[in-house]
Amino acid sequence: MQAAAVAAMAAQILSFTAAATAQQPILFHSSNPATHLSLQSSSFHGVSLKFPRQFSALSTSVSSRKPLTIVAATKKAVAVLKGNSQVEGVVTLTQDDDGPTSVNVKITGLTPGKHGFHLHEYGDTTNGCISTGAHFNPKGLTHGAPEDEIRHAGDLGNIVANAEGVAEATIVDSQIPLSGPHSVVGRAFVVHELEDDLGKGGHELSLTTGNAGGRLACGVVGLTPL
Ligand SMILES: [Cu+2]
Ligand SMILES: [Zn+2]
Repeated sequence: MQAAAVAAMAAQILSFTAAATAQQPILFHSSNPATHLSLQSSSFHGVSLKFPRQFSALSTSVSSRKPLTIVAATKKAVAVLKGNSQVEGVVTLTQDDDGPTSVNVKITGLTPGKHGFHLHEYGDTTNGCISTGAHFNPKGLTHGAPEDEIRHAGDLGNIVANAEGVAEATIVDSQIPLSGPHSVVGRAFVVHELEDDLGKGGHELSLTTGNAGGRLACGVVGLTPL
């Protein structure tokens, strides 16, 4: 066989192996691990290397131990905010490995002062920003400030617009990862009309929305090249 053909075959085998090992975690149904192997793929994991192990070792409880996996990945995502008003902006998110997510915000067309800024549950803008749903809240907690223990994951507090109506900020937060079960990819940022009272305003909406008023602009988070 030609050397080139052998190399091509080897490359195919390698790419197949990479595709197979990029999926994790590996879950087994308790009834019969040998025949009911189900692979649950996670949303994004960059380069994932798994060392070969005994099948019997794999069939032990996966949840009680971390899979032997090296994940070396920086993920980046972007949201372009638009609405019915003049307000628009770009939000860029970057996350190294499993570290906190850095959120770079630039929004223009705002009234000067504070505006509530959140990640909402859905990346659905079929009915404008309304259809993005409530604040992203995978833990079922009440609304709060970003630094609070009790908060929605999507609670990013306020951004502040200057006299020109421009708000620029860099927010670093650990509850809005770009991969895994609580990934915010496919969800949406919303910037509000009013200040978010961070759950402390005593208004009937304080503990759900921070009483931040209408939704001026929103944008769905999508992955982008590094
Ligand atoms: Cu909001
Ligand atoms: Zn909230």
